[in-house]
Amino acid sequence: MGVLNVTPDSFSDGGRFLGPDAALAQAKALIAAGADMIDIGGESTRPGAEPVSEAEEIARVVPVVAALAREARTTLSIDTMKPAVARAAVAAGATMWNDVTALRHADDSLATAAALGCEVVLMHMRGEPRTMQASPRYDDVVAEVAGFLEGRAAAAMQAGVARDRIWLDPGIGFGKTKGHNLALIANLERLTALGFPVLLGASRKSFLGRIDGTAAAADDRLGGSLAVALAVARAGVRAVRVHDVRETVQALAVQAAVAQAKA
Ligand code: HH2
Repeated sequence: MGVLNVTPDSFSDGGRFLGPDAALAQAKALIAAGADMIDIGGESTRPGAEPVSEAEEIARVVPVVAALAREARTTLSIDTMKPAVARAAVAAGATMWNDVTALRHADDSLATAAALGCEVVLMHMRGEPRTMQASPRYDDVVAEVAGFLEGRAAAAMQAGVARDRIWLDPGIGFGKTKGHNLALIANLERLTALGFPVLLGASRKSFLGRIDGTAAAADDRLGGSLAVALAVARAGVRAVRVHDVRETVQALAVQAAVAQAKA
């Protein structure tokens, strides 16, 4: 899954693809690089980000979704917590709703997902983007995230979302320390065991720059991003949400070829 942020303030590519033409060109580049899905977002969820109005978010993403739906066969995912934005994006051709609040943001989130009939990504987040990195604490982060996601999947199904439409995501970096992120990545089988496809996004996130002691900047975390993609692919995730599609596709292909060559 290639990331397309149509925002002025996303942490690694904010402001670069804000106009519809630039966004469209970037989406096409991601598809040419091998992305099977494009995740289009009009509101940054980086730690400390300020909320965006519904109308502004729709104005940012819908033209891009509509143009891509006309031109490309790739799965289009809308990264939003707002039901109205999801509705507008699905009407324009998106078939997946990626919600970092796991359909908890609005009273009608669950019902909207059921009515839209699209695929939904339920992601774990502790707190909200503005404050989530303040001092996240868990007794057992893997058990708590797995329990939360299992509960949200049950709530979604209860509201009428079909079981085969549901994806789960541990929400790397959303209310989590470096240690929490690493524990989730290292114990992913506890999530895949729930029986839903798992999506994971660690691409360019800040904890990657704090592991080798170099404090690498966002655009200097490709090595760490690839290391996570390879590890979680081995652990059975169905999709990785990344900025560097070409490099990730190549790394995954080589890993798969090596696995196949094993005697
Ligand atoms: N991470 C980000 C945004 N949306 N959705 C899912 N399902 N999983 C993630 O890990 C995830 C996500 C944050 O990254 P990015 O979109 O690059 O930045 P920003 O939120 O600043 O736009």
